Amino acid sequence: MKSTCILIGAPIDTGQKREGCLMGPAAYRVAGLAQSLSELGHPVIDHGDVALAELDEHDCPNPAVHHLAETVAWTKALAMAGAAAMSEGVPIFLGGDHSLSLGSVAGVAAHAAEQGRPLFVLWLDAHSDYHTPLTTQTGNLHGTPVAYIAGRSGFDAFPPFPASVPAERICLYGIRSVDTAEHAGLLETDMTICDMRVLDERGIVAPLREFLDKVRAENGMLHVSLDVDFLDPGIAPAVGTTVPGGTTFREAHLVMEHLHESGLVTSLDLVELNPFLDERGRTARLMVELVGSLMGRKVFDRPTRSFG
Ligand code: Z70
Ligand code: MN
Ligand code: MN
Ligand code: MN
Repeated sequence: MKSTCILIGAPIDTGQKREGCLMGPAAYRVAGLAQSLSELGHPVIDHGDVALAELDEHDCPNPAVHHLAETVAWTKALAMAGAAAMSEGVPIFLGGDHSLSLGSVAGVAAHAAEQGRPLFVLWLDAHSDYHTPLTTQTGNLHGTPVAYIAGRSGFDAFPPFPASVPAERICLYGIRSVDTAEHAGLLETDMTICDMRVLDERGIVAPLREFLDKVRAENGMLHVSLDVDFLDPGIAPAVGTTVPGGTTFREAHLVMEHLHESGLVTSLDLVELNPFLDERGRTARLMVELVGSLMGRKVFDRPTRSFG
């Protein structure tokens, strides 16, 4: 069955300090995301970009934190949009920096709780994004969504997370940049951490398959959060924080193909694309291609035969 794709633009760039991510949703549209999904047979509904309501004032004991009011407002707006979109189809959140996931996953989690189904989260990223507003040293709130989702304390300014996702249901995939405070926090959890060391040794498929088996065994819903820096900067230059040693073109497509075959993905974030840093649209186009693989594009649409 073809799922309806609900596009939700989140032009947010206040979760970090480099401007440009707010052009992300427009870049995905120019790169032909809706058309590519339609060609695969999916009905597409584009809800346009989410707009912010008025900002409330918020204080944070950590003076490094910036744009707290904006981030809280985005969180509320995206949680509402996300929860509503879940009953229409598969929401695809077009970022925007990764702070959008504070809201997108909150909305998705509220819906999953309503359905009485467990939510799982696959975090495809160079970073663990496990800071809280109290531990971040850069003050960039795009480095905090995993902690919010997992129910870590320190998010007093934010709405309480609807139904915290137990660490065992979160998988960090492709990480290779973790700060000291994040590292200490993660060691206290049972999160599945597939850092680059793990993926280099075991390959890109085996650990993913294990996580997907877990989701399937519990009849779970699966939210995938795809940060552009999951990819190697050599193939995806349009990102503010480039971290060497990312996934290759072929590995990334393979991950997407397995996600498609699992039939488990119920929502998706596309984050951290900064079109101002792109080279003739290549990163935006690559992201659109990867979504195509995730939504069912194949080279051959039949079982393959082996030789010999
Ligand atoms: C660092 C911080 C981060 C993404 C950078 C980096 C966080 N841990 N996340 N780019 N997507 O500033 O807290
Ligand atoms: Mn700005
Ligand atoms: Mn991230
Ligand atoms: Mn990242």
